Amino acid sequence: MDEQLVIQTVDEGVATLQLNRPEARNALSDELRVALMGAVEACDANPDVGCIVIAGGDDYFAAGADIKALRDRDLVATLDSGRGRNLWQAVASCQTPIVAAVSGYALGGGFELALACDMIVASETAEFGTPEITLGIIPGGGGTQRLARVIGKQRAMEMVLTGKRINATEALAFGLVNQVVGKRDDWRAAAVELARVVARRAPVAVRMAKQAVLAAEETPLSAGLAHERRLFEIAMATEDRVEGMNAFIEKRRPQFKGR
Ligand code: DAK
Repeated sequence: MDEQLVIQTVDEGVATLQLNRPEARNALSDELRVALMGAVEACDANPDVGCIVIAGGDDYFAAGADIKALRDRDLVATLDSGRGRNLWQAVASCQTPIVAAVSGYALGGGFELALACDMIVASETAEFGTPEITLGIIPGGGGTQRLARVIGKQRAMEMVLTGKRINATEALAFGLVNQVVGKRDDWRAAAVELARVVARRAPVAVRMAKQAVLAAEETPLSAGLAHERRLFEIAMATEDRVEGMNAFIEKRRPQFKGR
């Protein structure tokens, strides 16, 4: 992983991945995308990581794909870039839950990165938008699909067709973000605290729960319920659920082992 572009810290089961390309407002260059993808995959494989936070800076989460690189990409290169897994797919398929910590601009591919995460904690200065249409393109990192599912077709259509941004208050009202943190410096801490709560839970059950909720976006109700039932059965077969239930009955904190 390139330490310059993604700064990683792990504390109390939470890995924080901080995007660090301030001179380009964290625009997602090839190098930054590769570094972030590698970091997410490494965290997902690390049993000491129970939840991941992806954060930007105070004034920008990420300003989208790197327009200077995109300008020079022809059709063949665009088709080639569709081979293999991209950043947005890697983030969306990570089994470990991910919280996006957004302050300032989350635009285009940067907004799509936040949408591919499982929860979003925002500062009151956060602004979300899909400006691709103003560049003559459309969202390519899952934005049209995930945004419409989260905030509804009409609102998504307005954002995608006009490039209009929404602020943190609107994002909260639309159900796009989990919480808006008022004080300027507290947004990152709030995201880490939310991640810490998840990281304290039984790891296998957390992964099953994430998979079950995500299935709701893709499956009809009957298939989703059947899927949930299988995942519930797996959770019931873990040592951690015995520990969790014993701890409740014995009025003590559970000691989960991830088995
Ligand atoms: N790319 C490259 N450079 C960027 C950039 C970007 N997205 N955003 C900002 N920069 C650079 C600026 O060019 C400037 O560089 P210098 O002039 O200093 O060399 C520097 O960062 C500072 O920018 P500003 O002077 O503009 O800074 P401000 O604070 O005034 O404004 C801003 C911040 C974020 C509002 C503004 O920079 C802005 O509007 N940026 C562009 C936002 C945007 O249009 N984003 C959408 C990009 S298209 C795909 C998946 C995803 C995508 C495509 C394909 N596949 C899987 C196929 C995604 C596409 C996109 O995201």
